[in-house]
Amino acid sequence: FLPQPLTAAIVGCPFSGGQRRTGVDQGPIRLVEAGLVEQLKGLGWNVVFDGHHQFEEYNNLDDAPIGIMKNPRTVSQVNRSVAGVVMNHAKNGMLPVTLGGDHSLAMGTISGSLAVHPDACVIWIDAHADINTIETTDSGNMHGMPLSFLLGIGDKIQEFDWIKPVLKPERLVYIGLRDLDAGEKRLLREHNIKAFSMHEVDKYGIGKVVEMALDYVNPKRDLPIHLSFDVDALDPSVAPSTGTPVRGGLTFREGHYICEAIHETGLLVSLDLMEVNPSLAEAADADKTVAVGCSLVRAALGETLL
Ligand code: HAR
Ligand code: MN
Ligand code: MN
Ligand code: MN
Repeated sequence: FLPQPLTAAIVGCPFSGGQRRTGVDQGPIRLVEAGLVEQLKGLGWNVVFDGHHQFEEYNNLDDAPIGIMKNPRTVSQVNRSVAGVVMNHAKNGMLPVTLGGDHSLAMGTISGSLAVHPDACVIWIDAHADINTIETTDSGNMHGMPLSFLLGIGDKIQEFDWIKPVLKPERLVYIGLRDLDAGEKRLLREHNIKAFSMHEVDKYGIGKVVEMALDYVNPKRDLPIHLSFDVDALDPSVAPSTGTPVRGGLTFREGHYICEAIHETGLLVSLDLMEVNPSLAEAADADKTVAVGCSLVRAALGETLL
């Protein structure tokens, strides 16, 4: 789907308004400082990076909660802007690599990539399902909600009118889940959404799980793929510096295997790497989380072991 020469467009999104802990806005800055641009060039990619997006115009919105949703107008407007940026890069034949920032940013990235690749499937790697609606969310944190908006599930909220329900439930698959709210479990069942939790990763092994996930969303291996990778899918021993760590996660190799296998399909058109928060751990653990973030992106863009 991508023209030669291969070009990746880094979309740095220092945004934390979809959750409560400060510091996740430093994720993209630290990933780039760690040398991600040069590393991707080293893999043979052209890389476009014109600086991190600042979202200044949305810093001071009058933003009272809607229901219990926090910062709703800011989250909406930032994502509207991200959607435009990702859409333009994709239209120009580039592979957008969006660096978060919190996972509410997927409202923008997936809106943008599916505007250009409407039949794309979404592979969501996460400890969490991020599918709460205004009715089901207990926290009001919008990083736990992006998929409900993209799927068009739940009460319509005027402030999010711009988000079209571009994602069909049968085009979505999860890997790595292990911390779902009761309402989210209900939504997955009601909408018949396919998920491979850590239980299935243990049972079948990661190789089989990725194959089954692709067989489900991309049976003929002919649809574009948007990969949304929340670093908290990895075990906290591997990626400690993230806002909502949950024990029992993917190993270093399991996380990388997913990225490598998706690269091998040749179908990847858009990538998110989200929830790196370098301020939540001691320096060495923050560095380790940034380094694993870079290495997941490299794996998705073709780095091989041999
Ligand atoms: N399900 C919980 C909520 O809605 C926790 C969400 C945590 N989310 C992330 N993104 N870190 O995956 O608040
Ligand atoms: Mn840009
Ligand atoms: Mn997430
Ligand atoms: Mn998560």
